[in-house]
Amino acid sequence: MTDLSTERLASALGTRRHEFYAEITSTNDRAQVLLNENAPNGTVIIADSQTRGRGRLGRVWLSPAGSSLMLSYLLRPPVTSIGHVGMIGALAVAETLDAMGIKEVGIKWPNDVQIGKRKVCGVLPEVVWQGDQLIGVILGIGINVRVDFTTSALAETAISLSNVIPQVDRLDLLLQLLHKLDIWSTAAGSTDVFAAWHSRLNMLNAPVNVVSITANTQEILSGVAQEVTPEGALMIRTLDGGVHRVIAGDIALG
Ligand code: BT5
Repeated sequence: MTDLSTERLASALGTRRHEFYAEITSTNDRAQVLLNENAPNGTVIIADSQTRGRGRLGRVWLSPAGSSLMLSYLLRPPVTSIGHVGMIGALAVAETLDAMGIKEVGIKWPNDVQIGKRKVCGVLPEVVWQGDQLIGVILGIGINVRVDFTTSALAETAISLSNVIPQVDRLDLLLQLLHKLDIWSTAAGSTDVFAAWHSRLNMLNAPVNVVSITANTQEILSGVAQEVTPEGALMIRTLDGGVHRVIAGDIALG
């Protein structure tokens, strides 16, 4: 029996608006349609397999069928709080993994959830506008449940829950995660979100190499990850003593 099916989800999710796909391009694609059709906050789209699962900046998200929990969750935060949505996703996942008894769970800027410095979860918030009006935010989340990375290019950097705990039922994982997402999404805009997220960052004061990405440039900065601001910008102190503000990018430990 598969742990994710239309029937199991329907009986567990009750009146929550949800859709389940055995295969879809990306749950975030479908979420965009539902947001535009006025689906309520907390609507969730779940897939067993994605043919075009994506990460930030058009990158590919690896998720062989049956091995991950992939979902998109709809929120309509105030426009001033859209920067909190990615934090809410990472925080909800980190708390869920903690509650399962998993050790060494941390958040790596901007929003990777790691176990022992390996990525177990990626978070992709996408903001939907109509002209200058905010329609809502899609919170895409992918958790490696039992992905076998041994022969993959990600063998050194990725991890699955199955590497640290014996058995995971994806429906149980989903229910625990939705509970956390429902709680934290009502807090969007409050300083509690940043404080809780910040307390879980696992790379502050570490030597790092950062690829800082802007619309036209990519720059590599080597230094110490000094702080992350409430707006989510990473402050790097480079070897020459300068401090640089990175809005979008990736960290590799130096
Ligand atoms: C992310 O992007 O980490 C966001 C991933 C979000 C995936 C979910 S699944 C449901 C929803 N629908 C979608 O289409 N997407 C969302 P980023 O920070 O750009 O990381 C992407 C990079 O992580 C890739 O370039 C790889 O290096 C690495 N990667 C890819 N698949 C991975 C995996 N399964 N586990 C760990 N690392 C992975």
